[in-house]
Amino acid sequence: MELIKSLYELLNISGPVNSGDLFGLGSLIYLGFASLALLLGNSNKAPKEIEARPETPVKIPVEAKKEAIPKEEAPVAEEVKVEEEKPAVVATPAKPEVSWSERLKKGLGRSRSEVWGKLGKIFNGNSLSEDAIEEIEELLYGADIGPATVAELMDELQEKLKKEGFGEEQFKEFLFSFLSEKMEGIQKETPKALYEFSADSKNKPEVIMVVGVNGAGKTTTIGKLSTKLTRQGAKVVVGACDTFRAAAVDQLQVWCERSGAEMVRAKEGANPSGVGFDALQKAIAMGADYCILDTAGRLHTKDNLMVELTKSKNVLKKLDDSAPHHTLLVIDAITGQNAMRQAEEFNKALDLTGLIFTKCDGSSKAGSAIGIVQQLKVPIAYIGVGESVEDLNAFDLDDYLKALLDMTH
Ligand SMILES: Nc1nc2c(ncn2[C@@H]2O[C@H](COP(=O)(O)OP(=O)(O)OP(=O)(O)O)[C@@H](O)[C@H]2O)c(=O)[nH]1
Ligand SMILES: [Mg+2]
Repeated sequence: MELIKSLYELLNISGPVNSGDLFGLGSLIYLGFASLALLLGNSNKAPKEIEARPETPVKIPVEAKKEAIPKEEAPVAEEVKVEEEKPAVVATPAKPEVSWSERLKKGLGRSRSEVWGKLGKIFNGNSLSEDAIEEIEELLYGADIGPATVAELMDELQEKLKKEGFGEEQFKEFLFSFLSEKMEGIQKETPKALYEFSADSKNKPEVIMVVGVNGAGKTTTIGKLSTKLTRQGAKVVVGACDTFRAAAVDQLQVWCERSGAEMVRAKEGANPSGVGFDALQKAIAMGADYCILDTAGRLHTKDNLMVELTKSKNVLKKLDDSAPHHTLLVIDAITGQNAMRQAEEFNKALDLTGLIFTKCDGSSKAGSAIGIVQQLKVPIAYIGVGESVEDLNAFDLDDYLKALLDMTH
């Protein structure tokens, strides 16, 4: 308003109008409007500048944004939660209609078709050509039996062939007796307590420590084993010494809940030796018949982890100097020749008392089992041919070899 007033006064004073006045007046009017526009915040130049500037989004801090959302629209906790590791699926117990011998035969089907079944077919008539002998040798090597056993077997076979010619059936008989001779002495040593619960067992509780490389089937086997034992009426305590993964403990818990076994667990990252100790202490206090310890999978080549396992084993002796009564190595049968190295290293660290071959239903050649038993002088206690409780059974040498060689008698 002040500006308009002074403009008005200026016009009144200026007298007769000339071109200079007109120019001055024009300039004044222009200036006046420009100032007015400036005062009102509406400069003529401004729109051009605004149009040229790219629009930058307004940043709202996350926290402020959250506060701005009405309570009822706020995101639910699940949306922001980090996804937890899910426990491995625990197989639902299969219907037990299928007998063990059928399961075993079916499970070993691939080993039979890929190796053992082919051996008998090489025979053509009553004699073996040089080529056929070479073929047999190759198949046996491929079956992961180990070079020493293959050499021995071939020598015996050649000797036998010199004395008597024989066909497919006799060859199977020969293989059967050769392999069972190699293993039966050692297999006889499997302790009954691993399979049959006896209320007046001398070890109360019977302590079983289960070890092996990652993913061999330890936890699943413990689940099956504790189910088998509780079904017989045994009181079982399971120690979840695999404290590396919460999911591993959850997986074991599902099995224990199903079988009615008592479980001792600790927080993730807890000292595994301590969990084993606590589990045995609880088993003793409860008067349990079995205490089974699940351990974390580890590579047999990792010295520090093997030492940790030895410590876990030794700490149990503070509670019972004869514990553990059984130290079982779980071996994935598909492993092949590397299984021998695993077995040697675990045996060195722990003095194994038994082996469990799992996944014999896979594409295993089954030969490593024979080689390991022979070399380590440690028997196979159990064999697994699938994921259900009924797919785990005591290892019976005769049944095993007959199923492998497809013998009917
Ligand atoms: N087909 C088949 N699968 C099996 C057998 N035994 C175990 N498995 C499967 O093998 C996988 C690994 O088994 P786990 O029991 O978790 O192995 P683990 O040794 O405890 O593994 P880590 O604790 O990770 O070292 C699971 O999917 C099991 O269901 C078997 O006999 N046959
Ligand atoms: Mg496990």
